[in-house]
Amino acid sequence: MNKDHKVLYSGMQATGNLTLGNYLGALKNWVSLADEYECYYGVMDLHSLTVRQDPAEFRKRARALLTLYIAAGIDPEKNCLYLQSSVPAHAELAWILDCFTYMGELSRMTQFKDKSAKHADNVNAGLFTYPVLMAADILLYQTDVVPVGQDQLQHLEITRDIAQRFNSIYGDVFTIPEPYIGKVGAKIMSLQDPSKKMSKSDENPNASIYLMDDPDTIRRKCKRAITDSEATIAYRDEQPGLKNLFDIYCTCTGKTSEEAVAEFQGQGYGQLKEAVGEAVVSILKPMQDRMAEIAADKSYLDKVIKENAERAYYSANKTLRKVKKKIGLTEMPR
Ligand code: ATP
Ligand code: LTN
Repeated sequence: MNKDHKVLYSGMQATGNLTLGNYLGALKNWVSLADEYECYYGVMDLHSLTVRQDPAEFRKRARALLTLYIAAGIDPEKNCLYLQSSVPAHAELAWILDCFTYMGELSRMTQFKDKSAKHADNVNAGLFTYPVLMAADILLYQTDVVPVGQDQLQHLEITRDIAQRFNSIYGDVFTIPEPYIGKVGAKIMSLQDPSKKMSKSDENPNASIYLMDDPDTIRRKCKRAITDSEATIAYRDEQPGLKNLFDIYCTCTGKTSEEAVAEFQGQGYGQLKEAVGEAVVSILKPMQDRMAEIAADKSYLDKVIKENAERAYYSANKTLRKVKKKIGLTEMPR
């Protein structure tokens, strides 16, 4: 990790099965950022607790997500990859920041409104204060930039508000983070309804390609993708299903949409779907194999988890100590 670079922070929740959308839209783009930034990527297991988890399954999932980060090509020597719960400073700072955040602000969060409508039987306080924990994640590392999707921008905005509020009382304690504006990843749409994004919580399993789907399942899902009845090969908004297939194809192969359209001119949708399936398999299969390899080497993974958590712990605690001192909490006598 290059400590002279600006700090970049991001992470994903260890909930649900990650989709091709998560990979092409986020993970894939994280790989090359290490040359330019000091990068921290968390497995946000504390955030996942807002939904009831099966303990054994949850432990496996969190570890698998960290393995996936590595298998996707994010080098744990050059980046800091860690489990959020390994660094207690996240929960500690979240509590402190809770006391600098207003109920009114949190009530305006659209994700809270959406999720509480969806899980009406478990609208817990964690769901309400979720953005404050996210603010703690980001602010602990004196983060300059945060790559997040559109849906998380509101959370980044409240993070900035909380940080500015705190700084205006206590001086410059936190760096004010900005959204990362770089090469944006492709937005991948549902294979069954191209007006919706591909999402891990979609109820229709054919709508999403999961990163752990086997090659035949991937091919089958691509074959069944919804297109249109125009029977014209084109890349345009009027044919959203086809456009999405081209987006997937191009992101997997590195081709431009013009090149791809030219390649399939005169062919049927079936041939395109087949090629998309193969392109996805050629990306996901090696990643799955690599994941299995890493997972089989328990001592390697344990070592990565420990060493990276120690690095995260060190950086996070520098900020936490400063915060505690500023607000007047008593330091532990040495
Ligand atoms: P959920 O269904 O639980 O809302 P999700 O699949 O939408 O989950 P998130 O956990 O919200 O995924 O997002 C993780 C990261 O993946 C974010 O950076 C987000 O922008 C990105 N991402 C998610 N879905 C897509 C998609 N369809 N296309 C591109 N990027 C995506
Ligand atoms: N809320 C985010 C996950 C997340 C995150 C973060 C992203 C938790 N803490 C800090 C960036 C920075 C999500 O659901 N995608």
